[in-house]
Amino acid sequence: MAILKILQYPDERLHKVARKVERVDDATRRLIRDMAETMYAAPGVGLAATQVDVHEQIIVVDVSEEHNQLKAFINPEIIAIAGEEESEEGCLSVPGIYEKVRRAEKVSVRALNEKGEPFTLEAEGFLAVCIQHEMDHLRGKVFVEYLSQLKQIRIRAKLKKRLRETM
Ligand code: GNR
Ligand code: NI
Repeated sequence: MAILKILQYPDERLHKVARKVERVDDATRRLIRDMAETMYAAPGVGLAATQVDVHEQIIVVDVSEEHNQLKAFINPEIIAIAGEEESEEGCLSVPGIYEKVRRAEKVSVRALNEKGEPFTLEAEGFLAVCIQHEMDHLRGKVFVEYLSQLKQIRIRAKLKKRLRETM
């Protein structure tokens, strides 16, 4: 197991588009375990492979308090959505920034599990928010891109300043 380095916004690698996983194998399962360990250590409730500079369609999510509800999605696709809801989001790649984002309230997601078997999951509430947030990462989209240009400029300036100060 290993804790991986999480890319920090603004880093252009966060905008790469992830490719489909062709074969679910031991390397895929090892990456999922390392992503889960990295997510729990952060701590966070989700992580996309993009954030650890692996540009493959893999996400992990665990919104449970006990950290015992790990869900891994390989090649996830949203096949249905319902409703709309606005909630405050944060991101391990954008530390210390919390802003409201509107998303679908419910989503049906189709993906492969760690064995390469297809499954469908219906999610709502915070789990649905997290799945949508992680799937955005796979398309190269960071949640701050939903905010106004002015807010994005301020966030970039703040994070660049913080990066300079910690180097
Ligand atoms: O840890 C995280 N918390 C969170 C809170 C509200 C909405 C989305 C998230 S996901 C985030 C972890 C992360 O950056 N995943 O990409
Ligand atoms: Ni994120």
